[in-house]
Amino acid sequence: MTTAPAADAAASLLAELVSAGVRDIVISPGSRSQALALAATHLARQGTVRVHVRIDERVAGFTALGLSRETRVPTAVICTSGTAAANLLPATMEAFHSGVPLLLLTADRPPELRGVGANQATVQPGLFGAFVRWQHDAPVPGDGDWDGLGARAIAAAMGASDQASGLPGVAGPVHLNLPSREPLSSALAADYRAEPGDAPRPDAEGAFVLERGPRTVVVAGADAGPAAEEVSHAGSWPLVAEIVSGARFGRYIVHGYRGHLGDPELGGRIERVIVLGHPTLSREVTALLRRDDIDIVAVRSGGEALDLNGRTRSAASVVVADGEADRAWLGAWMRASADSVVDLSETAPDQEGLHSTDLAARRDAMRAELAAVRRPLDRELLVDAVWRATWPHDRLMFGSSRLVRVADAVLGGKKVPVHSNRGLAGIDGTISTATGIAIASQAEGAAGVTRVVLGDLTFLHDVGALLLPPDEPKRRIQVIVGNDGGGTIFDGLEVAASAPREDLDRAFYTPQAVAIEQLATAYGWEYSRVTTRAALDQALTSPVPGPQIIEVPLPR
Ligand SMILES: Cc1ncc(C[n+]2csc(CCOP(=O)(O)OP(=O)(O)O)c2C)c(N)n1
Repeated sequence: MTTAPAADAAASLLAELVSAGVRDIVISPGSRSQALALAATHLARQGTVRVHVRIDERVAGFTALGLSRETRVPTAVICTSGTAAANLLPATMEAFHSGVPLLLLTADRPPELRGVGANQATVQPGLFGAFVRWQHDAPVPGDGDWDGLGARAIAAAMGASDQASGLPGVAGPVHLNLPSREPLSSALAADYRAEPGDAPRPDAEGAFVLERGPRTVVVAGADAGPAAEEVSHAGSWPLVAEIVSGARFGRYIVHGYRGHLGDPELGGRIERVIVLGHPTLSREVTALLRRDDIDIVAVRSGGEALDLNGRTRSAASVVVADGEADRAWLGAWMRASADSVVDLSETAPDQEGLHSTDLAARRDAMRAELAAVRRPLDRELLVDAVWRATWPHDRLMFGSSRLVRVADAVLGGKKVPVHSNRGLAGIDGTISTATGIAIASQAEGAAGVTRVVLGDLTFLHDVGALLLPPDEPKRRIQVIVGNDGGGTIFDGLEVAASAPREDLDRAFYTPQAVAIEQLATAYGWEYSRVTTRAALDQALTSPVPGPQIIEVPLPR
């Protein structure tokens, strides 16, 4: 049996990746990438990796991003040459800015076919520009080998500090461009195996010690995670936790933080800010982080160190020094916070009225009950219902629609793992990312539902993500679409003041009247449309046998 050098190289590269911690591989079909894909499916049959197949490479990229968001080890994405590779760029940019490990394996034609007008051949080395932590154009198998490339790529994706570019300790995407000549594949050796190993964790740098003393607040942006709550708790400092931080819980969270940051007695007296994650949701936090009269310490999390005021200090991690808590400072924030709690719960049924012997009183109580049940949904009630239905074993993903800002403004504390693509806040790839999150978080029989909250344009932007292979196990995922007929976020932005109404509608609101139910049917997703809080609660708390779309009509 003859073996193709391309097949040998692909097989050993994948074995190396598995021993360096890769467990998930997303593949899209293509000829040039056949040896890589076949090595992956072979290993999947043996149970050493999980393979997920997506036709659209943009969907594949974001699915991989979602998987890596959960597993925190690089997910490999395999695609063919040409525009296929370019479709991985949006997810790569997001992964870079969010600090998510990702490994792009783009098959390529051999160098002699570049720049000469050959079919499906373009310039792939360097395609991902500044958005990869490391990139390498491998030799054609036979001209050279790929030994060691896998381990080096994984180390770079995990944030190894010996990389020239980027921040030490911060994960990110890596690109291996993999050219090959015919024959592009051959049967794999019967004894081809991979030994699963662990991904290398970069050496922990010394933690930055936070002395007691300055009047401090902890700001938790996207992906800050529970560490932000720990810092707030250890220092007895108020916690300004964005809804996408995964840190909106604990004793010291600040309700209605936007208002309090603008209060001269609270925000105005801040002397130090500790930032974890990537804050993006409010003007007030941005203004705070731009102040150059306060001390700002930001824990590194994405491909760019946060430094909006030109003198922010960057740290790998922080620890709180022993000492006395500033009770007066914390107390002032906690009192203000307590006054800002938003209560969206329904008023309890009037039991007395409902059981009254007075007919009129009973009728009034029943009317009030009915009105409560039939109360039409608005954005606040929508996010409140989802938040209440979601628990620590579930996952919640927000799209970059208005709903995430509403959620940020009104929801209280709860320890729920939250995801969002706030690295660049794109409206692309949201459903794909969520399916990756669902796959990873529900692996090996783990419980939980992945819920996605997004607007209609964000939903339609990633409608290709609804296409799942028929043989893929059904994940518990609920995509909750707040459908206000277009992009109403622009109604509240600067453009609404300068654009003529007609132009605002046409070029920004971009009206749509897509029959989402028919889309759901076409792609084989369960569908329901709910207009009341009671119906939404029921949809959210009923068993979720597989992927579902819940459409919630909202006024513009
Ligand atoms: C890839 C990408 N394209 C464009 C934008 C600009 N953008 C931000 S929000 C938005 C509209 C979102 O509409 P929808 O999801 O329906 O939410 P709504 O505004 O109605 O709340 C657009 C186009 C973006 N963030 N990302």
